[in-house]
Amino acid sequence: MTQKRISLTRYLVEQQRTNGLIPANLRLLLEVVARACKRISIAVNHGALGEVLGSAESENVQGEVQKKLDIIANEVLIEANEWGGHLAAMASEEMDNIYAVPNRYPQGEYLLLFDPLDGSSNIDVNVSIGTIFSVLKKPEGGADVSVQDFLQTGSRQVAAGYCIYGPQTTLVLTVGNGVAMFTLDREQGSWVLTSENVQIPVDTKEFAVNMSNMRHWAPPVKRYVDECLQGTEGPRGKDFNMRWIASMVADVHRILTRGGIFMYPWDKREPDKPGKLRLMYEANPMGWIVEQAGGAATNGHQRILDIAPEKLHQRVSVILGSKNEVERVTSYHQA
Ligand code: AHM
Ligand code: MG
Repeated sequence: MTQKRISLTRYLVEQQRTNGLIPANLRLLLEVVARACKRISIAVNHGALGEVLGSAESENVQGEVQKKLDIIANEVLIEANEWGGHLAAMASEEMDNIYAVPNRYPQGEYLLLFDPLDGSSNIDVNVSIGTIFSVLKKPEGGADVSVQDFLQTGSRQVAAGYCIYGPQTTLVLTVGNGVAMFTLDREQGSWVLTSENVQIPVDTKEFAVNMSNMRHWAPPVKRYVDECLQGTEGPRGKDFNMRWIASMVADVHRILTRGGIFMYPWDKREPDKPGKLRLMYEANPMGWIVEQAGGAATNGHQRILDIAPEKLHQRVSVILGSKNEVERVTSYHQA
């Protein structure tokens, strides 16, 4: 018996037909992003053979050294998306300013934000990395697109997703109707639906955090991790396992698959920064995906998706994953 294979295109068409969630231009946008991810996946796979590894010897707006693949992935996403007429502008973790669609192309109504290659420190060591993206609608009125148009809360996203380049290449997507996963069929060159209605278990015995920063954390985060480490003898009454891949995409993907909690909290190495991760390119899309899978995402004080952004490259403290655990850490911040 042959199994019925549902392609990304068919999934998007059906979402549009039955739920009215995806206007034609949003569908085009998502298909173009998925195609760009396919190209990035090929470049990642070539590795040393494609001369894509190593540093580009440049820095991004946050002062981080860029890898060659960071720049390649950024260019692939821009080139793929600028001409289709579906976008007004793009913003990327790797670009100082927004990229308005050039005048020679029609202007669309959507804004696309991305971290072209998340987990940069893992590129050269052949560990999973990914692309994270978020889609907003350009507010009505005002002819020219501006940074201000992007400064919307995560709750206004109309689509969000990521693509993980790991042992398999998987695209994970939400348009506000649950979370679906598509695996890249390399022979056919197509995305095939492999999981629908993904649900994160509400409880977990697995946490993900960079433990080397423990001495710099705030007391609520220290308390939570300390209680996990005490295992069966402590207040939690169970043993916990720990994972830290240092690629948010890979840690979040594991959590979507089998539960867990991920934290990159504020720490006092750089006390004036709210955290390491970026609100618009990482926390908002991942926060919405996790919520759509029945999990929760906060900065310890409020829901990530309710944070009103003040800056494009704004950073944020992130706690996300299994609902009961996220609520526990968040409640420790109120105590
Ligand atoms: P990047 O976007 O520059 O790759 O940085 C984000 C990454 C996340 O994917 C990951 O969770 C975190 O940085 C790891 O940080 P650290 O090396 O401090 O553990
Ligand atoms: Mg990143």
